[in-house]
Amino acid sequence: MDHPVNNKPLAVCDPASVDPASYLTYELRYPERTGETYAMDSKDKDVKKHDWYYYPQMKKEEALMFYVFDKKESSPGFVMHTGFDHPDTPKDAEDRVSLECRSIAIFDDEKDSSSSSSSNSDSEVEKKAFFFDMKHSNNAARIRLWLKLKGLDYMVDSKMVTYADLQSEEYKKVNPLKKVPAFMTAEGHPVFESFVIMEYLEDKYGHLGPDMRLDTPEDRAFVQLIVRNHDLYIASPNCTQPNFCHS
Ligand SMILES: N[C@@H](CCC(=O)N[C@@H](CS)C(=O)NCC(=O)O)C(=O)O
Repeated sequence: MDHPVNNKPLAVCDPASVDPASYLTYELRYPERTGETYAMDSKDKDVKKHDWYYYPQMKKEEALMFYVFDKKESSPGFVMHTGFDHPDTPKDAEDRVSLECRSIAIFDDEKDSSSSSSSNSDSEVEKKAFFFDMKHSNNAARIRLWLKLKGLDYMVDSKMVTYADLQSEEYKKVNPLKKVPAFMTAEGHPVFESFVIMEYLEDKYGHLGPDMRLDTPEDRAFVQLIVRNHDLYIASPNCTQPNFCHS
């Protein structure tokens, strides 16, 4: 530790650049228990999209801090990390010497809710966004598919509402047009119209999971054209009339 790291520096991967579905798990078998850990496949099709960072020539006064487990569902959970062979490693570089220390942080609002000493109020519990979905709804399916393909459905609570639900006073506060889909952000802002919800989701969470936007402006325009045609000329005049029933 008395010399800067010149050999096998530690690199960390930005979890937002990795599709969570691509993580591999493998078992660690001990005589008395079997553990599990995560790994990444170097042959993964999205490997070039992964953002890796390292800090060159770290000194003993410097520390890299990252987390390896977080029970919060809205958190990416862990940060992949590895030592790697740097192409500019000097021939006579000394071996890396490093010190690893693991700490557990427990926050007040994370206390076991079954404990009698728990005093969690609603404001202390982490609020999730809420997606109002409907079976057979073409417009709601856009949101459902986006969340699923991005691997982000776990971040959002959702409910399959019925036509009767759409008429309630409660639902009117979410979407006064009494239609699905609708979305309530984690901060309590209602968003409706499938196109607007999609734009909001891309804006807010697009950087997480696999990139769903096509590569070129022309391809993106083509997709928007299909969506606009559906919304303006196909769906609106026909199946979005009030009280239209899909099933
Ligand atoms: N332009 C709206 C259309 C929404 C819409 O028409 N949703 C239908 C289900 S696909 C609905 O809620 N129909 C119930 C009704 O209009 O009474 C969007 O894209 O979100």
